[in-house]
Amino acid sequence: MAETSYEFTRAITRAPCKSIIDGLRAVDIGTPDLDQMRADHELYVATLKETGATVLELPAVDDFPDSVFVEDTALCLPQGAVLMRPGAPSRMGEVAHMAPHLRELYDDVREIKGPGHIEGGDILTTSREILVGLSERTDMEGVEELRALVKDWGHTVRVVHTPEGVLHFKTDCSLLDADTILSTKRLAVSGCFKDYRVLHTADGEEACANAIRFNQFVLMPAGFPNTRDMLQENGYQVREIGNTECAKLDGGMSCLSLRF
Ligand code: CIR
Repeated sequence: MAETSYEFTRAITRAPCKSIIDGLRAVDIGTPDLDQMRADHELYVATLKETGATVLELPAVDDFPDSVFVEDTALCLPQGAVLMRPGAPSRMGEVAHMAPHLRELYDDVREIKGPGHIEGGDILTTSREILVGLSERTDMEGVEELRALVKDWGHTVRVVHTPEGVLHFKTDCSLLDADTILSTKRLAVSGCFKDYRVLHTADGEEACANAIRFNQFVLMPAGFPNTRDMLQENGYQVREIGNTECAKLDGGMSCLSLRF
């Protein structure tokens, strides 16, 4: 049986847009270089395709600077998709750009109507449950609405906390396989993964916690050799993707695709 939390046949991505330089960021560490971001994005998409998956590559949308980070617009599950309601006002309109594509690919597309907010970056789907981290972007009302929407699909939702000052729950963790999570120590110490095997990012390499397991590969940001070596020693087939430009906007590997 397919392990639906990391075995995928499809992904959706969106090309980086010229207005990416206006993307949201917690701290300004420099202007993203669009050409570099495009090159990294191409390698990302090519790596997803290398696993045999079909990737729907959507065109850039200049009206929404952060629209390359498609993960925040929806939660894709085997039974259907749920359109999110981003907590960042400048990102709310991105959902309408994603909705028609999901409606074409899924028979059942549901929608967070509000008043709460929830972004895909705060949601980690494992083979057992859906973990949702409360954050600056995701509130309890949003989580409760999601819980109600996915119940009859057989999913349980567990609420967890995102470390202070961290954008999204998944900024600090990733699923590696059915039982294993890659996590920063600062997140794992909360005990939220106590029933899983946890591999920690190396000290000083917390910024690579946002990786993705996509079929046979673990895609992780380039430049974090100690964590990379640790993952390889644990038997994972690692692919490193440049992430310097997305990192300037607090983005990582998971943000760049919807996977199902
Ligand atoms: C934002 O602040 O919304 C974007 N600059 C970054 C979004 C990253 N998305 C994600 O982690 N899922």
